[in-house]
Amino acid sequence: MTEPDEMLEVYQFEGCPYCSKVRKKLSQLGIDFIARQADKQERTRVKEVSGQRNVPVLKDPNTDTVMPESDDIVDYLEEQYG
Ligand SMILES: N[C@@H](CCC(=O)N[C@@H](CS)C(=O)NCC(=O)O)C(=O)O
Repeated sequence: MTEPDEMLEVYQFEGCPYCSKVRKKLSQLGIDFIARQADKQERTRVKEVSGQRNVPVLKDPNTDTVMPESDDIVDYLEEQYG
């Protein structure tokens, strides 16, 4: 398994089922990450980072990747770090 050098960031909020899927995958892979709180009031920075307002969004500085869509994020994490 490849270990990320720099910390991954996930824009998310607690009650979001799609975000939960991503957090679960990160836990399964044993990857530390920064949880950026992105409830309805905090979508400005989600838009700044990813160009859209849906969460979750993954930011991986190790590969210069910014990615929305939970299924795509889960697949990416598995391919990159699984
Ligand atoms: N297909 C997307 C759906 C993501 C989604 O609908 N997220 C909700 C939060 S649970 C969202 O950001 N909705 C727009 C909003 O709250 O403004 C995924 O799987 O990531």
